[in-house]
Amino acid sequence: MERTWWKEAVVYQIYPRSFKDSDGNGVGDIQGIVSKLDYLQELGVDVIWLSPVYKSPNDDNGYDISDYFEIMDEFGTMQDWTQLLDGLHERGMKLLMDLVVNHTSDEHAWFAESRSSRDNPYRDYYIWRPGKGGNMPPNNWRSFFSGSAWKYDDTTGEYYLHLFSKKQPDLNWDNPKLRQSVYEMMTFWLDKGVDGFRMDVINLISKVPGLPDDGEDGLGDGSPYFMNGPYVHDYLREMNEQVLSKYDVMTVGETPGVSVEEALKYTGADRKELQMVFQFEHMDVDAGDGDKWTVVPWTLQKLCGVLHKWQTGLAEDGWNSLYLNNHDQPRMVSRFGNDGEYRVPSAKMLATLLHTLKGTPYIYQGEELGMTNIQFSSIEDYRDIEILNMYEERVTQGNADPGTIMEAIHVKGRDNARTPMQWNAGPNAGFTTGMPWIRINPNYKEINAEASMSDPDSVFRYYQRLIASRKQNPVMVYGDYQLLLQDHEQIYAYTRTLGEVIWLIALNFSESAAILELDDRYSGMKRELIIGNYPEDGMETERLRPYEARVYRMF
Ligand code: ISL
Repeated sequence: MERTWWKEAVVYQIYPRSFKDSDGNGVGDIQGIVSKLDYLQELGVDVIWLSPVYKSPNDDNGYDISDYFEIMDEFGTMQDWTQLLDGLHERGMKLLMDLVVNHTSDEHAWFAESRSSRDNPYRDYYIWRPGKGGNMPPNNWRSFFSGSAWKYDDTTGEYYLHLFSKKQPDLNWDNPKLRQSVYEMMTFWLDKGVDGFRMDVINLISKVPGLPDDGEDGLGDGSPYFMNGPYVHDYLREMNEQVLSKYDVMTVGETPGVSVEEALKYTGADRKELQMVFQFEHMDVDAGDGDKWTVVPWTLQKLCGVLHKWQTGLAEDGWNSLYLNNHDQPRMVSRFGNDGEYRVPSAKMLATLLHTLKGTPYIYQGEELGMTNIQFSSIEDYRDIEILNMYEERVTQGNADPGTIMEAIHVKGRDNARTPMQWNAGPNAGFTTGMPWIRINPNYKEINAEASMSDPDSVFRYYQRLIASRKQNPVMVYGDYQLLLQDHEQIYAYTRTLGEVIWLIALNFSESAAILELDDRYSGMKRELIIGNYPEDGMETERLRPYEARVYRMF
């Protein structure tokens, strides 16, 4: 067994805007993170993935970068950033930066040049096309953030492509000069000592030549023409050869719409592209008609079916990332657990899943406290561009029922994950002394870090145990995965096996008790409870209590 640090690591994602404000302007910042390094160390995580901190006009909270070499004013200075990096390294932790190179901000200097004239040397850094017959966009692709993916620009009378907001023009990766500029920028950060990158929508960088229409009337789904496009693997191998291979770094590509087969191409050991990807299939189990805002109930069979497929699909080659939420997704305890009566046990049960499947676990800030979704009653309280554009298109301009759309936002909106970290029960949950940029979840008096840390049975303490246990038990990292119960309505159960060591994991995903029926192979064995989310007394061998999680060593 060859040991690899990024397989053994536990990653913690920080969304800086919402983590901790040090200067009272209501926006989280780098010094805020520095002040919480001991907290992160106490949790036991190894790697911090920092959502973008580069200079940005914040149309999409930093995912629209106007200068890759500078730090956003609201977040601090390069000196602050260096202090953060050093502080992490001193504590034995590593730093993963967010690499957003499918697009820049329209306020980036490259774009200012590019839009200035058709023969500017930077023109081909972006994707410009003439309109179709009169004043129609070049094709009918829909933007992820509503409306057409094209914006007409007066200066040169052409349209530019933006798969996300109109302030996020797509870069043209077919231009070798652009690719060199990106590699130089990556080298700049690697030479400063960063330990790797999370690559934003990296599977969208290669578009099918000709940029064909989707074939429907009106706006259509262009994803077949830009997801996992024709040259994406060539570009990633080039990036690896010219940049990444020279450093011992960790890479994870964000790849919506990726299949297991495609993921193997991105992450196969011999392919020399990326180490792992974030796949999204398990994030789609509650979406109807391919529309995230059409909420349908998810089932355990569906969720486990997807997780099982990825566990087995990447068993021999490639490597899984394990996550149930991030800054774009609802809070996992509200979505897959129960954020009422069973909030604590269900948050722990889901944590058990994340740390006992095979792959690298990613914790999103606040998850370790069991933070929950938010339900603002007014659209005015929301900040996310995806939510606001969708509301505008469907309710203000369209005829969707506002109540139905608000319900969908409550369940799926990205701001669910973006309300500030709840540090204590004091004013503004200890996040800021000023006016927070987005409202704080009113449940902070009960759910906060201070309370969690002073309670030995808290979600925080449970995460700590799981993370520590991973360090002592290679079976959690390297053990083979095998499914135990097929299509069970309540329980997900599997084993992890490494040499002689067998661990059995049983997770009750429901709010009723469930009977764990094991086949002969395991029912006759002895077992020792390693981790569980309920007190051991009162434990009946085969009966799992609501949201109970048990990890056994079998012998
Ligand atoms: O959030 C989503 C689902 O509603 C996704 O479609 C998401 O937009 C997609 O996964 C890409 O996300 C990444 O790139 C976006 C940025 O807004 C997200 O925050 C980022 O994670 C554009 O840079």
